[in-house]
Amino acid sequence: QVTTTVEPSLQVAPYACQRRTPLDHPHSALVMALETLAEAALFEGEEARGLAFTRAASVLRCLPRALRGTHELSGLPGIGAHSHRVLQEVLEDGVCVEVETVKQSERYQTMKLFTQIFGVGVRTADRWYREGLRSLGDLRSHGTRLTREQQAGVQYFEDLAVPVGQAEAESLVCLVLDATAHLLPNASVTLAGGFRRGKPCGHDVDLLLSHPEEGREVGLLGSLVAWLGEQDLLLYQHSSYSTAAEASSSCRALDRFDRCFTILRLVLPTAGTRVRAWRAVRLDLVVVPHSQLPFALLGWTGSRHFERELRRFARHEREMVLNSHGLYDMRQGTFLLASSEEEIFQHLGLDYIPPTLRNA
Ligand code: DGT
Ligand code: MG
Repeated sequence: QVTTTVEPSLQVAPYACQRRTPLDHPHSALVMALETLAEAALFEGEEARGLAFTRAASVLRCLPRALRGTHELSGLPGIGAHSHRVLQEVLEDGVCVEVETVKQSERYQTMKLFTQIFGVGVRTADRWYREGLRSLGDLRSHGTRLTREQQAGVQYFEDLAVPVGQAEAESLVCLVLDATAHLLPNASVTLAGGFRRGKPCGHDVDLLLSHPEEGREVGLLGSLVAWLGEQDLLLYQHSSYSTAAEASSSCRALDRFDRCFTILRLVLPTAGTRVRAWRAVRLDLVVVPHSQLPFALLGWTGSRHFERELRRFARHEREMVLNSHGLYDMRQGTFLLASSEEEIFQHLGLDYIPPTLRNA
């Protein structure tokens, strides 16, 4: 008697916010191939094409087991013809010629280098490329005009290129906790971003500051930035403050929180006499009124694709508008309150996805 074991077919929900996406998965080569093409498309200003590759990569990130072959791709959502070709080539040959060609191209390498500079986006990188610039040395020798932010980005480039580790993130949390304990007792400091999703390292540290009594957080950012300056820890900072009028109109695409982008002098524990005793790291501070904290936490935990999909799901499936300030129900014409991230998922009629499974 012959028995056959049938593999359960791979079932994948269409929106990334309906899926559980852990950090580790068995498809790193496939994901890297698609994400390289996504990045290259964005470098050419082709957002829709970039998004298509990102969507396909995100589907592979969430698969509960390794693909058994190309035939399994056809049942998956979000894998367009181009992504399918790339995946087939990597599955069959180990590499995709198109991806390797892109990675070796001068255009891709230069755009990657320039956009890695703090304060440099695709448009600036592209302009420099078209002016014939190819390296940080070229920026210097051509006397390229830089914004204050970009000057700091170039000055601390080597340090900022080294990812921030978990221990460094924790010591920044402690530093900010210490400072706020003096400046505003009972203020909360919450680590968001990739570290909250369980990433072992990241390009920056994202901290949300709040206070259980709404209103007490007003002014905290200014005093914290002043304190960091007095301790000689601020290498660069750019603060923006929301006006009262902006803060009350919470149904906006852009954040209206008091926030500060910084480059901080992180004092290293192993400070020998001959060793440099600090390094530069990127820290973002966001001050959030208590009632908006669950929304800000959800919005600042990421991943970027998970966030994009949450907002797309809210709008297209629920007629709601979600941002880091709140959730607006367009049918009822009201804002929906929430005291936790779980409640926001409930409002949206979504199963709760914990931070470590939002690595879409
Ligand atoms: P990383 O730092 O390389 O480990 O990566 P992430 O995932 O921490 O990404 P990051 O730091 O760029 O942003 C963290 C999350 O915060 C991301 O999902 C999107 C959100 N976020 C970043 N910047 C902004 C912003 O300006 N406004 C809003 N609403 N969200 C932002
Ligand atoms: Mg981050």
